Parts: sequence; C-alpha cells; structure tokens
Amino acid sequence: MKGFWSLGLMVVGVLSILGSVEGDLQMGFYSSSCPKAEKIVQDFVNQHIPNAPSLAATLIRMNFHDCFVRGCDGSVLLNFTSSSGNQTEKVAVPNRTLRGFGFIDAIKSLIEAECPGVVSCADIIALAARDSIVLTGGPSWKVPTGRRDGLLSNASEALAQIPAPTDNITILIQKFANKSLDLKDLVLLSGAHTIGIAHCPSFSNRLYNFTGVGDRDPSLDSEYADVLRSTKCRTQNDNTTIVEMDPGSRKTFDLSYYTLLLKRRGLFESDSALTRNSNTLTYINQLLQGSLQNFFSEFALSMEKMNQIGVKTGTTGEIRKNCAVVNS
Ligand code: HEM
Ligand SMILES: *[C@@H]1O[C@H](CO)[C@@H](O)[C@H](O)[C@H]1NC(C)=O
Ligand SMILES: *[C@@H]1O[C@H](CO)[C@@H](O)[C@H](O)[C@H]1NC(C)=O
Ligand SMILES: *[C@@H]1O[C@H](CO)[C@@H](O)[C@H](O)[C@H]1NC(C)=O
Ligand SMILES: *[C@@H]1O[C@H](CO)[C@@H](O)[C@H](O)[C@H]1NC(C)=O
Ligand SMILES: *[C@@H]1O[C@H](CO)[C@@H](O)[C@H](O)[C@H]1NC(C)=O
Ligand SMILES: *[C@@H]1O[C@H](CO)[C@@H](O)[C@H](O)[C@H]1NC(C)=O
Ligand SMILES: *[C@@H]1O[C@H](CO)[C@@H](O)[C@H](O)[C@H]1NC(C)=O
Ligand SMILES: CC(=O)N[C@H]1CO[C@H](CO)[C@@H](O)[C@@H]1O
Repeated sequence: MKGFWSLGLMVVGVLSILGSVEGDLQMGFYSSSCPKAEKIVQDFVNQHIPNAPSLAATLIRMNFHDCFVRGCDGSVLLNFTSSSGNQTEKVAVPNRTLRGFGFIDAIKSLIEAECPGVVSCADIIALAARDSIVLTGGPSWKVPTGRRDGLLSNASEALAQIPAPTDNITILIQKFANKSLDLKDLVLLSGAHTIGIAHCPSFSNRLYNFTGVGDRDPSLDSEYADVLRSTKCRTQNDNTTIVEMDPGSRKTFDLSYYTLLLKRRGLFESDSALTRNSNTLTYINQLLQGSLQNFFSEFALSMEKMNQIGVKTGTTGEIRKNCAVVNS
C-alpha cells in the first residue's frame, strides 16, 4: 500500500513537472483550483445570451481579435497598459466595433467571488465564446485552459495584425500564416461571418468609391449593392447603420455564409476574395457539398488551433484581478 502511494506520488510529480515544462494548456485546468469556473461561465452564457443573441457574435469576434494580437492572453480587454497613455488594442480601429467587454467583466466578477486570482480573463473569453456559439445552433469545441493574462496591449499591433475587411487574399493568407493558421483555417474561420453584423464603413467603399473614381466593386452582386445603397448605407459617410452579414440568418450558425459568397454577396472584400483564389474556392465548394456536421467539426478544429495562438502558461503573464487593467 505504502509502495502504491509513493509510486502514485512519483507519477503525479513527474506529470506535474512535464506539465510545467511543456507549458501546454490542459482540459479542465481549473478542476481542482476552481472547480466551478467553467460551469459559472456556461451558466452565465446560458442565462444571458438567449436574451441578447447578438452578443454571441461579439464574443467569438473578441476571441479572434484577442488571439491575433500577442496571443490569446486577454490583451484585447485592457484599457491601459502598465505605462498608461499608450493606446491599447481596444482603441485600435478594428476594435472600435467590438462590444461585450461588460459581459466578460460580469463573468469575471462571479468567478473572482468563487476563487479569487485563479482564473484568467483569457480563458474566460475562450470559454464564453464557445458556450455562446453553441446557443446559436453552432458547433462546440474543446477549450483546454490554463492561459495566463498578458501585461501589454498595443493599438498599432492590432492594426497591423488583425485582418482588415479590405485585405486581399495575399494579405489574408499572410496574416493567418503568421499565426500558424493555413488556408483551410482562413476559409473555415471566416465562416463565423454566418452570424452578426457590420457597420457600413467596413464595406461602403465597395458601394460608392471602390478605386477612387466613384465606382463600385465589380465583384459584388450589383442587385445586392443597389439594395445596400438604397436601404442601408445611403451615403458613403454613414457610420452608424448596421448590416447583417448573412441576411435572414444572422443569428444562426450555418453554411449560408458560403452560399452567399458564391452568389457574390459576401459583404467584405475579404469575404469575396475567398472565391477568387482557386484553393480557397475549392475548399468553399467542398464545405457546401459536405454536411453541416462536417462544417461544424472542421470549424471546431480551426477554433481549437486559433485558441492555442501564442498562449502564455506556467508562470508567464499573470492572472488579472480586473480584466480591464494589469495588476498593480
Ligand atoms: C478573415 C479575416 C477577417 C476579417 C477581415 C474580418 C473583418 C470583420 C469586420 C470588418 C467586421 C465588422 C465590424 C463592424 O463593421 O462592425 C467583422 C465582424 C465579425 N467577425 Fe470578422 N473578420 C475576419 C475573420 C473573423 C474570424 C476568424 C472570426 C471568428 C472566428 C470573425 C467573427 C466575426 C463576427 C462574429 C462578426 C460580427 C460581430 C458582431 O455582430 O458584433 N471574423 N469581421
Ligand atoms: C474600461 O473601459 C470601458 C469602456 O471602454 C469602461 O466601461 C470600463 O469602466 C473601463 N474599466 C476600467 C477599470 O477602467
Ligand atoms: C508608451 O510605451 C513606451 C514603451 O513601453 C514608453 O517608453 C512610453 O513612455 C509610453 N508612453 C506613455 C505615454 O506612457
Ligand atoms: C507597439 O507596437 C509597435 C509595432 O510593433 C511598436 O513599434 C511599438 O514600440 C509598440 N509600443 C509599445 C508601447 O510596446
Ligand atoms: C494585396 O494588397 C497589398 C497591400 O495592399 C498589395 O501590395 C498587393 O499588391 C495586393 N496583391 C494583389 C494580388 O492584389
Ligand atoms: C509573425 O510576424 C512577427 C512580426 O512580424 C514575426 O516576429 C513572427 O515570427 C511571425 N510568426 C510567424 C509564425 O510567421
Ligand atoms: C472617391 O475617392 C477619391 C479618392 O479618395 C476622391 O478624390 C473622390 O472625390 C471620391 N469620389 C466620390 C464620388 O466620393
Ligand atoms: C461618424 O461620423 C460623424 C459625422 O461625420 C462623426 O462626427 C463621428 O465621429 C463618426 N463616428 C465614428 C465612430 O467614427
Ligand atoms: C469598448 C471600447 O473600449 N471601445 C473603444 C474603441 O475605440 C473608441 C475610439 O477610440 C473608444 O472611444 C471606445 O471606448
């Protein structure tokens, strides 16, 4: 019996050394340090997202933006860096339309009340995004945890690294490759545009002044462009109107985004670009010929990859007390 226990302890010891050396994320990382953490996130999401389904889109987009700048480390949530005065990611143009910060803060408060200083803001984003997408009828995916929060947030990095709606396929591929995501991940993750909304400035150049001579983007279906001009973005300066990216099905996670792409109705140049590269086009066709379940399982795999980008584990970074500020 004694031998059994010491062997057991040895195994545990070796495993924990391996764990800390390897520094990888683990399923149920908080299962002993904060056993209720994942349940608190899920309960909060289940309680609030049905009343505010548009937040599901916001949260997965926040998850994407967080991971693309300095890794999935909660830096997207910071209002200030340690050297306050520098612009943080939140202030960068691509982030101006991010919402849902209060939602993450509310979950963080509940978790801090349960086990202070244990669960990172970075993990909360990844868990909340996954749990909300499930409520839109979308897939679920594994979210191993143990991410730590970063200390820095930098607006110019966000501007440089987060893909822009005007990016062409070369730039998109490059920005994804820089995060170790391939062409297939690009097509799949763009599929998140099956839910949610955009503001006119993200695409109105396609309707009014595509090349600077008062022209339209010829790759956008002209009937659709007419509708957008007459009922949505009535002037090129409209910066308040919102437009569904997947009209009629913006709250449902399905394949219709890809159907629209082939009808030349993708809203952004970056969406449309996916149909003009033979590799990405082949992939879109395969997704449309496959089942919804196939899309779901492939999307889940790409999310799992995205959620590993540049993660900080072990003793790097910190567990922020307040998601908007670095601990003092
Ligand atoms: C491929 C490069 C991508 C580009 C260029 C891009 C660009 C954008 C832009 C410009 C908006 C609209 C912002 C606004 O005008 O309000 C948007 C919205 C959105 N994006 Fe992307 N995105 C990309 C990839 C992704 C990825 C990888 C995800 C998630 C996995 C994602 C999820 C979303 C969602 C859900 C919305 C709707 C947000 C809402 O309704 O609040 N996007 N995206
Ligand atoms: C951070 O900024 C948001 C708005 O961007 C604000 O609602 C929140 O109160 C700020 N939090 C802190 C701790 O400054
Ligand atoms: C911004 O960050 C840089 C580099 O960390 C630092 O030298 C500078 O003082 C900061 N600026 C402000 C206004 O805090
Ligand atoms: C922010 O990132 C830019 C571009 O990488 C860099 O030039 C700048 O020094 C960074 N600022 C801080 C405060 O780290
Ligand atoms: C893509 O965009 C970049 C940056 O705007 C530009 O330098 C490049 O020529 C473009 N590539 C294509 C194929 O249009
Ligand atoms: C991404 O870009 C950064 C800065 O340009 C570079 O340091 C890094 O090695 C790149 N990462 C990959 C995976 O290409
Ligand atoms: C289109 O953009 C160009 C260059 O930015 C500008 O000079 C021109 O006035 C714009 N035309 C219209 C019709 O807005
Ligand atoms: C929207 O446009 C108005 C008028 O041009 C401007 O005052 C306002 O700052 C703009 N808002 C944003 C968020 O860019
Ligand atoms: C939620 C959030 O922090 N939004 C910020 C995005 O950027 C604008 C413009 O700089 C700020 O005013 C917002 O507070």
